[in-house]
Amino acid sequence: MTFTRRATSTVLGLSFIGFAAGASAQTKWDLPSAYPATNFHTENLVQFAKDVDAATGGKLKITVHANASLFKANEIKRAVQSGQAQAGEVLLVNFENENPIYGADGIPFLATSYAEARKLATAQKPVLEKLLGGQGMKVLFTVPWPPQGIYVNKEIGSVAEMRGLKWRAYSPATAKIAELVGAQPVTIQAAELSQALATGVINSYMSSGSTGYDTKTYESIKYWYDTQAWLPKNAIIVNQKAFAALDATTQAAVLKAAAEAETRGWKISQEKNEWYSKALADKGMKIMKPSPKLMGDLKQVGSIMLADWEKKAGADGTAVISAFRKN
Ligand code: PCA
Repeated sequence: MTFTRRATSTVLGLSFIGFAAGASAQTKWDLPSAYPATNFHTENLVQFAKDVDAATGGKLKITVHANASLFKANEIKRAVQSGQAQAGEVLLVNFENENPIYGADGIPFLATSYAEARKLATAQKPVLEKLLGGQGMKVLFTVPWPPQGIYVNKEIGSVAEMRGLKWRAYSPATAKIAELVGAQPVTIQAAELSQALATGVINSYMSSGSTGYDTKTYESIKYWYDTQAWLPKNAIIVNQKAFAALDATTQAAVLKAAAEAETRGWKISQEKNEWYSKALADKGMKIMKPSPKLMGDLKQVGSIMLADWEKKAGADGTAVISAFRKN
């Protein structure tokens, strides 16, 4: 009896030591994100994590935490900066109040197609890298959301008809739009949007077909105006110290998988854009072409916002806009 027990504990002891040695050779990263597991951004992140795992022979394990389960959307950047999470996915425009540069891709009607969004991303990249670099973070890759349109519970032919709407905002710029059109903004992150719709807290918002689909917006709102107003980007960022702690081969593997994830993400976003629009229509959403009057009004809102932004963004902002327009 005694002998058996001792034998068992020795075996356990040895296997524990073996496990500990194995674990120390492996690095684990958390990668919080704010969108559902089935969203194309999240699927792309999971593929990125798999690619890193395969390329490093399991030396770097990245766990994607979807749907704001680890941190809320607007907390992820700080979590990565402070090292609470080694990496994370953030919606850049959420941080416009901290620095206008983050909001460049949230200005209505500045860049409205994938080709323009890519030009803007290229123009924004050096300034963004400098900014995040100064905060101890590194950009791994960015992927745009599909173009933004207006979900609304009635037909609208002009901005005047948007007055008084209960408007969900996800960023400073989407709150600003509400202010300019006389709607009442309520900031709600994507993970809480379905509930806000179901309880009638809001009756309108601007976003992509992707988020309308994910949140089953068609169950409470019947119109989506396809305004193609802007394509905001998610950025996958990493804590610089966590990155520097990796050996050179692992670093190279992360950067290679990141470059592939960027190419794949842009392609999927564009491909799924049409798919989402059809899927929404199948669920009963009326996909509306905005009237020239509505478009004209909205573009005016856009030019006010661009002028404001340029004033706030100073020399860095001018550099981004002129690099964007030159290409
Ligand atoms: N979906 C996100 C941001 C932009 C988008 O298309 C959201 O609505 O929160």
